[in-house]
Amino acid sequence: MNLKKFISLALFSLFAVNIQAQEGYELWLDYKEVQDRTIEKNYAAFLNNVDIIGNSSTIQAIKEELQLAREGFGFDDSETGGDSKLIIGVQSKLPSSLRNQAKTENLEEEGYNITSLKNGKTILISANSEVALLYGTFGLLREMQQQNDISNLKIEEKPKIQKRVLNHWDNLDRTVERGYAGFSIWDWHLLPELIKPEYKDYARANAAIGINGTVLTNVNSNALILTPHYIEKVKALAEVFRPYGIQVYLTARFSAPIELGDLDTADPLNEDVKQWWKNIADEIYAEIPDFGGFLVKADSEGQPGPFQYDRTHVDGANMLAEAVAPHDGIIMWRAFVYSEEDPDDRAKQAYDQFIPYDGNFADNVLVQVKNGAIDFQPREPFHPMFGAMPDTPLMMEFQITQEYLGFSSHLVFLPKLFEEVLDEDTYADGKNSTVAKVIDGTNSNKKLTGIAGVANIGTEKNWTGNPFGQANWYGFGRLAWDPYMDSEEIAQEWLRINFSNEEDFVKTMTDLLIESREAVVNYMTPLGLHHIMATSHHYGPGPWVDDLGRPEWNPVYYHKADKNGIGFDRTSSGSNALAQYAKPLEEKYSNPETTPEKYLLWFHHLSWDYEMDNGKKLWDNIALHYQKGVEQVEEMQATWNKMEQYVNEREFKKTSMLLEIQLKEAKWWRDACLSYFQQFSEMELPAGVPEPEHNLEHYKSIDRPYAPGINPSW
Ligand code: BDP
Repeated sequence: MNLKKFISLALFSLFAVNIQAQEGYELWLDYKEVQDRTIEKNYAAFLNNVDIIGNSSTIQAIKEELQLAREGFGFDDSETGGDSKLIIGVQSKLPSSLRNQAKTENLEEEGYNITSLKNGKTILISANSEVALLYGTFGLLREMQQQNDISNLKIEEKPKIQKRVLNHWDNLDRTVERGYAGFSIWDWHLLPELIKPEYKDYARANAAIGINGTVLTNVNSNALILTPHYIEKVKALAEVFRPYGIQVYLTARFSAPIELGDLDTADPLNEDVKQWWKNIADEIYAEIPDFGGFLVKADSEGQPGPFQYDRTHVDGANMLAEAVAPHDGIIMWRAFVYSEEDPDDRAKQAYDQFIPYDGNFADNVLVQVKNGAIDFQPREPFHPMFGAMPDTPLMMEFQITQEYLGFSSHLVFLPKLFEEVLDEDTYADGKNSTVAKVIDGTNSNKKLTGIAGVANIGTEKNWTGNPFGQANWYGFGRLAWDPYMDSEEIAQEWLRINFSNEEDFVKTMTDLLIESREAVVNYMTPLGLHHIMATSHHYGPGPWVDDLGRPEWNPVYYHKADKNGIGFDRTSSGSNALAQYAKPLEEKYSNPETTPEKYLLWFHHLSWDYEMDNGKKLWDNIALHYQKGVEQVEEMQATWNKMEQYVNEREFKKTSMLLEIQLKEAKWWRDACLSYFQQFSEMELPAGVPEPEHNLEHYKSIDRPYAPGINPSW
């Protein structure tokens, strides 16, 4: 190659890499150049002198990651810094002189130590497995990305929850149910031959935050995924993920034995059906020996299940559990169920269906419960099943994709929402029995523990559409590893890694992220309102909708606004859903005076002039919350405008435009909801809340049939 061509090629690839970084493709694995020369030299001295014990594909992955980090941080090979050294090895393979320096007995399979030895000249990463060494390596790199002092490290980490899983609601045609970041990243058509680099980058990003499982397919499932043609493709993905400690799982369609043409029943107690699933499991495990198991949505929203055969959730789950048990597989059986025939409060139904079966599920079944009893709202009280099934492992299901929170155009920092749920006290086992303690097994059945997040990932260049959507994926992973982590700490970490270590930036933006969650609650569903989004796609407000087939599909069912007031009475004078919570909560929430205002209209139907703590009427408070939400977005915009110097141009501009959309939509929410509710309250808007720009008919007429995220098979 002549010199000119070489230079232009080199420039082109530099440019391409730079653009890619600007688009956010690198996620939290963008090892930015270390500006401070002393820090840089210190880090380089360790990363340029690494001793890694072992030779497996996971060890190879560690080596590759360290190399990427060296390049990204901008280390020069010559910076060796005398006798500084990084040693990485599984405890049993370490030289005996090192073995006693950092104990690994309590670390189990996935925990790691990062320990400074020899006056800080040696850093040792030790663990009981190679995947844990990979986690440790990412742990050390995370310290460096935040430019922390590494002279005296004594980090001991182990995950508090065993199964830390992403749920992809991805269809085989590559549409993504409730996906707002493009199409599915799984290119089923070209797998297994085409292995896209994205697959490995996906695995790296997940391993870096400790995620160890991925359910590749939608809970509204397609039986075809269980056929050999697709299993071959799943196998190819599993091979890419394996070195990174990530197991693959699939969704199992309960009627698959019929749909795939083999049987005329799917009755879970039928011997042929049982055998059919065993055969399927055997076939999958023959190809993918570390296959994780199945996630099942049954007897919910039209999905087939055991009820059709007069069988129970236990019959269904245990039959599948038996099929995967010989291979150490698990079943994640979802509790997101409500019946079309049951006129009772939808919020009560899952509890009623599952509680009688506490203790009856097989040892390898996790019951997967959404964080709240309705459906991933901007705010919900925790699901009453948490704490009410002490003999059944319950797995938390959070939604990372923003189905009810403004899709990928709204900046909402979800770890704040997740933390709020995890910290709630269930009072299941006396005081301080938080939801986190239920799901990590401290306060309940410890056999198996798990947490799932419905992914917000797609083919967008930056994976999540909104650059800040990445923070929600990141934060989910960090909380899955340690459900007691503080959301502020997560925000800071992510901001430092992703954008800049400048204190001014980190502090101001942390406040913005933390506040962003309350903003969306305010401008969409303040004071305990819920599920008043436009139906089907859930984009924008639709509190007036009252004409859908099933009562609980209509927003009017949830807010119950009329001349007398607003809110869902879930106390003993209403649906009595409150009785599903432990006594101290039931007592506290049965009185509106002692109910936290954030849950007021979730549990009570109150008159428009009900006087609240601040001395103002309920109507005024509702209006002021909507207004506050709009103002919070305005503040977010003003803050962001001052951040230009800290972030790259593309992300700066993109976020600015998205915030403009968010502001427009926050106003839309405020004006549409207040015009609608005002018909009933017949009260003036309080000072400080502007009159809606249009009349109610205008808001009602807004129709967005192509809003994204809808399952094309509906
Ligand atoms: C709802 C979604 C729907 C999902 C369902 C579920 O609207 O698309 O299929 O939950 O979780 O939030 O099964």
